[in-house]
Formats: sequence, C-alpha cells, structure tokens
Amino acid sequence: MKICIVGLPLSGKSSVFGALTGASPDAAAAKGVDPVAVVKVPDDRLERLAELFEPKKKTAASIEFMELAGIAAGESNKSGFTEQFLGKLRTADALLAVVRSFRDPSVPHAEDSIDARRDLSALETEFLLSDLGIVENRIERLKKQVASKKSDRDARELAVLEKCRFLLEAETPLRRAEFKHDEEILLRGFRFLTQKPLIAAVNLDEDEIEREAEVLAPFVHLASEPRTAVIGLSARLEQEIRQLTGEEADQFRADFGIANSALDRLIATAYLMMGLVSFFTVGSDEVKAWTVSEGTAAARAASVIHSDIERGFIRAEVVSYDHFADHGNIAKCRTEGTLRLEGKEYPVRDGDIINFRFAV
Ligand SMILES: Nc1nc2c(ncn2[C@@H]2O[C@H](COP(=O)(O)OP(=O)(O)OP(=O)(O)O)[C@@H](O)[C@H]2O)c(=O)[nH]1
Ligand SMILES: [Mg+2]
Repeated sequence: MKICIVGLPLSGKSSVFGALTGASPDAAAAKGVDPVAVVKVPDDRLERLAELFEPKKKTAASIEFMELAGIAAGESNKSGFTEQFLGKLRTADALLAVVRSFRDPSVPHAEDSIDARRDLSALETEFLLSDLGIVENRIERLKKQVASKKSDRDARELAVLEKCRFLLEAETPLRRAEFKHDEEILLRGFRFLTQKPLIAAVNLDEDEIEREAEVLAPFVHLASEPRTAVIGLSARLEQEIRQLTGEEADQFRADFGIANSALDRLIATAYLMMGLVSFFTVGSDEVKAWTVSEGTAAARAASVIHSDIERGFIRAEVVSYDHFADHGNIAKCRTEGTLRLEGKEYPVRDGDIINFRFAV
C-alpha cells in the first residue's frame, strides 16, 4: 500500500514523514527526488507466530510513504498543479493531507493566518478541479465517439462520467458517492484523486494536544464520511519522540498525554477506513502478514501471493489466529475442528491463518 503525503507549503509534511517513517526526507529532497520510505505494519500476532514457527524469515505487511512537494492553493490543475505532480499523486492508494494547526510565527503561512479547515478545503478544491478537468475532457471525446460509432461500453462510460461530473460540479468528492461494481470498473483507470481514501492529519500545536477533541471538532463531520478519516498529531513532537529509546519515548508520551505513536494511530485508522484486514501464511521458511480488503474471496486473496495460486486454487485451509493461539499447534486445530476447509468464495477475515492448496 502506498500513501502519499500532500499539503500546502510548510504545513509540516516533511515532519510528518519523519515522524511516521523515522527517515529524514532531506537527503532525497536535496537530490531533487521525492522522499520515499517503507515502514513495517506492527502486528503482535505476527510476532507471536514467528516465535512459534521459528521461521527463517518473518515478513510484516508494509506501507510505503511518499512526500510530495508543497503546492500552494490556487496553483491547481489547468495551470500550476503540474501533470507530473498529479501523476504521482494518482499512483497513491490513499492520501494523507497534512494541514497546519500549529501557530509558530517563525514559520510563514501564505494566508498569514492559521485555519486548518480552510487549508483542507483548499486542497480538496485542487483535487476536485483536477478530477473535473479529466472528466470533462473524457466526456467530450466520448460524445464524439458515441455519435460516430455506437458502442455499449462507451455509452456506459459516458453515463458514469456524467454522474461524476454532476457530483464534482456540486463540490462532492467521488469518495462520497456509491458506484455499482461495473461503474467502479469503468472508473478505475482514471484514478481520481477525490475517490481515493483521504486521511486528514491535523498538525497540532504542542498546547493543543491536550484538547485535541476540541481542536478537531470542525472536522468531525468529515470523519463520518465514507473512506475519510481525521487524526491529530504534533509532527514536531512525534519526530522528536522517534529519536528516543523505547522507555524514554513512553515517558515522553506520558508527559504529553499521547497514548499511541502517530504511526500506530495512522495505521489503525488507515486499515479501518479502507476496510483492510491482515491474513497470515505460516511455515518453517517464512511467516508472513498480507493485507487485503475485508471480505476478499479466498481465491482472490491468494493472488496477492502469486497468480498461480489463484489460477490453480483447490482449497484454503483456514484457522483463525485466536483459535490457533490457544494451542500454538496446527495439528491440534485440525483434530479439534477449528481448522476448516474453505472454497474459492470464502471471505477472508482479519487474523485468518491460511494454507492455500493449489495445483498448476
Ligand atoms: N511548532 C511547530 N513547528 C512545526 C511543526 N511541524 C513542522 N513545524 C515547522 O514548520 C516548518 C516546516 O515544516 P516541514 O515539515 O518542513 O513542512 P513541509 O510541509 O514539508 O514544508 P515544504 O516541504 O517546504 O512545503 C519547519 O520549520 C518545522 O520545524 C509542529 O508541529 N510544531
Ligand atoms: Mg517538505
């Protein structure tokens, strides 16, 4: 999974990147490339499974974070938002929009005032305009195509794009819309920015941490929208905490009343919002966590491991982590009946330990 960090200039993107990944974005930025870092998704279940199987290799699920250069409001599409910038943004599975709430007069703000809600709207407007531009161009071309040559697919695409245009013109991000499965498929290739899951990261002032709920109140309605979430964090503090040892870090967090690290909270939020779950494959060679959407059919889930397993899928042997953890022994689960044989369509659940049987 790839998450792109975006935001207005000087909103704290690099600080958030540092806080989440522990990597410094400076080196990459100096070379003129976008900072990228991969972080492992912490999972106690994976640790426990590795203790039990003592595999040669333990592989956690991972998330790739990328920081994109700051863009100023109003620089959008049709001009300033370069195609190159938008292209990179479109490769993301989710967007992490950093908005500034910290005051600090030594850090300038283009608007000369601090208003996180306004800045988030400014970003969303850029995304809306960008998507609208694409939709309008495509509609124009499709209309010509449909007029000259009747094609059922073109007609259906045109219909769903008209629906998108209507929404975007009403300033509704596509995330909020319900699309039927066949519409989803027609839209997939456009990789619309307003259709991507969005996490707003409100970069809090240090003295706002204690009253986070109050500061985030203007965002509450957002968090209730589909595939949208809001978290508050102090990028600066979290970055400092990153430099500390475990014990010092715990103490530091306790002093400031920060329950969990920004990374832990962000990952939990992202998984929940995007409906992601983890399943595990185990053995003496490797114990590994995989990420799929909740309810993904077993055969489809197998394809994240290898397309051959999906093609030659016979059965999935499944036991839930909780049942397994009771015994720590697969054979025991088998005799007890908690190890089940499931077919292609079995919807994978969080914590399933799966052994795929396949033949190619
Ligand atoms: N007080 C305070 N300052 C912060 C915080 N986060 C970032 N800053 C400061 O704000 C300035 C900009 O932070 P960056 O993380 O570089 O912001 P950015 O969005 O990556 O900036 P550009 O990439 O230049 O657009 C730096 O001087 C940071 O030290 C914060 O939570 N509190
Ligand atoms: Mg930066």
